[in-house]
Amino acid sequence: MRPGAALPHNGLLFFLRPPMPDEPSPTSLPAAAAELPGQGELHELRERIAHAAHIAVLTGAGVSAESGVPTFRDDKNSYWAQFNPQDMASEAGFRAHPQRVWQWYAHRREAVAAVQPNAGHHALAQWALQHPGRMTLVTQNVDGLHQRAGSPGVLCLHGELMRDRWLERPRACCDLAGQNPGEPPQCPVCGNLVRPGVVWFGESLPMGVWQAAEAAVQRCEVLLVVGTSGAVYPAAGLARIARRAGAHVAVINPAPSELDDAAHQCLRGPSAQILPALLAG
Ligand code: BJW
Repeated sequence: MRPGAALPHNGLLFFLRPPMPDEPSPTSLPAAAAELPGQGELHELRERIAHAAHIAVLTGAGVSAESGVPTFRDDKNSYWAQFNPQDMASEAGFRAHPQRVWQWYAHRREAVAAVQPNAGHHALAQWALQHPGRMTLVTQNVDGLHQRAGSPGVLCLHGELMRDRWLERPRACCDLAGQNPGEPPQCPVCGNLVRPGVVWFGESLPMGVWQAAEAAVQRCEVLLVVGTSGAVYPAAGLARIARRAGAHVAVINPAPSELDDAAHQCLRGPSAQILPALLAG
């Protein structure tokens, strides 16, 4: 089989990346498995996961695509195909048009509240609960679907859609429970504006969360990179940190991503199908 070929298997496509010149072949499949490389590669990754003391998972918007949540950069329905990220996901955009940005997030809050975690979210949660302390789940997603599926200790790099925070440093009068309704709501005393508790472009990630994520990818034996384009930093850098630290890195994505070159293997397919196949006990 030609390296780099896409292989249909059980409705999924598995993509074998040729080894980099300076590395041993990541897949030394037994002869029988080599006849079914898609299945073999899945089996090999299952084995790695089964024997790993610690695995880490980095997820992006694609993991929620099959729940009906749009991604950011995929197709004409994705957010950044419809809106300018600097307008909608930056502090400057919010200050310029607070009502427009607030309404967009309010709409997204309603949409996310109406959808359900999918089989991919559930597979991750189930594995973590069955193997306590062996998985760290790091997500760029703000939708809360991992948490709703039951995943413990999710590290949310880009904040949480359903949370509010103050635009300016809160004063004694600023009480989120006592905000004046509005678009956006305000502090009734000082007029401080409420904003969504997400991380916009140009803003720092929550320091403790970032440090925990970095530590997890540095100590993991396997990193699954699921449903992310790998376009946004520093989150995307976690895959390369893991690789440099010696982890086996596997990308799960139906399309090429900017992190494929950091991966030992790329499993091409939707995460709601691949994750259950990979993690089911
Ligand atoms: C499927 C699927 C299925 C489809 N199954 N898969 C280094 C280099 C260059 C730039 C920078 C750098 N360091 C920092 C920067 C600047 C910036 C940045 O990265 N810019 C790049 C875009 C160029 N980063 C920042 O500003 C960050 N802050 C920071 O670095 O602070 C320090 C600093 C301070 C001051 C100045 C400079 C630096 C903050 C980044 C915050 C990102 N925020 C957003 C919005 C969150 C709020 C909201 O939701 O509205 O986070 S942007 C958006 O992108 C969101 C996502 O979390 C993030 C990542 O997107 P993701 O998840 O990868 O989604 P997509 O759509 O891109 O990809 C979806 C994937 O799913 C695709 O691959 C599909 O194929 C796949 N898929 N169906 C599995 N069924």
